[in-house]
Amino acid sequence: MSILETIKECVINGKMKEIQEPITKAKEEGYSAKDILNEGLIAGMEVIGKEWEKGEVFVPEVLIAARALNKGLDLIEDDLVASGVEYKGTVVIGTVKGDLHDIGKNLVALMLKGAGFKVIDIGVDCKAETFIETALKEEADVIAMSSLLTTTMMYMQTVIDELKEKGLRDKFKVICGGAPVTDEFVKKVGGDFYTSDAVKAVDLLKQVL
Ligand code: B12
Repeated sequence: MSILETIKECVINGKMKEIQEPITKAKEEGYSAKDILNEGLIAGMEVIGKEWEKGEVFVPEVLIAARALNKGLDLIEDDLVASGVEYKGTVVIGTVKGDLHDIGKNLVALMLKGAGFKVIDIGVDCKAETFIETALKEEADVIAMSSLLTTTMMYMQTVIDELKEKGLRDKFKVICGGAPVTDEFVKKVGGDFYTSDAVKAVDLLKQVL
């Protein structure tokens, strides 16, 4: 097995501690941070994403794989920045005001990161100002909002209305998700996209950016 395949397997099997050794070795063997990212870390996460879509693995396995991927990313981040690797796009993601559910939002964030997006996670209970100010500061392409409560999903409209009021609606793509959210709802409140899960969100944003 090549060293990049070993890294890929570490992600698939969620080996957070073990991933350090093959990454160090890959660097010594002269692989670039980009190779490690694309052919090791992202390749591993793609396998997990597909297995998840087919119902072959569940949330815990995805989170454990994502933890290994994050550890790997930490180890190559400096080299990635130095080599000027280009992100596929910048996404500001958060759970809307009044809502503390973050498992789904974290999954979307991790999958996007794993697919090569720059992700700024602003956490839970996020006000419209936080979404907008962060998106402006980070020169984001996308604002991504999560809501798990029927009582908080309307806040997505508040954020979109605030964007419109500030004349910023066309500056960012707005993607929304979460268990009670639907395509119809997102269209009604003036958002751009809805997807029912994290893998579909990655596929969609890859297409539109
Ligand atoms: C875990 C959980 C909690 C945990 C949250 C822990 C955490 N750190 O997130 C705790 C215990 C804190 C909690 C609290 C509450 N909860 Co709760 N909770 C759940 C539960 C069991 C699972 C949610 C979850 O994590 N699912 C797993 C993830 C992976 O799925 P997901 O979030 O849907 O995310 C996927 C997609 O929706 C999508 N997605 C999600 N976000 C985004 C964003 C974008 C941009 C995109 C594209 C896609 C996307 O992709 C994800 C991955 O595929 C659900 C029941 C359920 N089955 O959904 C209830 C549930 C959501 N909770 C509920 C309720 C009522 C509450 C409380 C009000 C309870 C109370 N009386 O205190 C509080 C509210 C607290 C608050 N202010 O937020 C209700 C909501 C009912 C409703 N219709 O509004 C539910 C449905 C339970 C129920 N059947 O009654 N909860």
